[in-house]
Amino acid sequence: MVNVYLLLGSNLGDRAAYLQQGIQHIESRVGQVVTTSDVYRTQSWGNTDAPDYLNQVILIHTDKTARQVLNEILAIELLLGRKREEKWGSRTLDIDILFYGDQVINEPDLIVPHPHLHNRRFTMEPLAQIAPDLIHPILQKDISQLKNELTDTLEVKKN
Ligand code: PH2
Ligand code: MG
Ligand code: MG
Repeated sequence: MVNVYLLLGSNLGDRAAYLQQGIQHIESRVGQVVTTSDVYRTQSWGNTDAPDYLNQVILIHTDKTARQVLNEILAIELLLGRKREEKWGSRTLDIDILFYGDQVINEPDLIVPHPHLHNRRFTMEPLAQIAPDLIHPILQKDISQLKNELTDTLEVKKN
């Protein structure tokens, strides 16, 4: 079994319902959901005119490979009505792999740990809530230290 941290994000439609449905599908298709952070309301990063997101980080236990996890989460995004149009476009549900155990993976469509996670407050606040002592396998610092080093000033609040 591998510990996998996932980031869920929604900024379109009934955002809270998409997060909940996403978690249910993850539980049935990917692995046991062990821990969930609170839901955070976060200013949109990258496209600052877009509606606020709800973001949440979860820890799952899975026996699937990282590639299998990726395939399943992409299928769940589609099931919940995601359409991919522009980069950083609004979405019903986005699911990103933050960590897959302590593995480092560099493939064109699968980069783990997520390359931007330590720069984004919308990821680091919920992640630090459930995994403050987790060590980033490349940066070799724990999540609470990385959170303290953030320069991202976009607003992130518990919903
Ligand atoms: N995801 C993005 C781009 N911008 N902003 C927030 N607040 N939350 C996100 O999940 C998010 C974003 C690309 O996936
Ligand atoms: Mg994303
Ligand atoms: Mg994504």
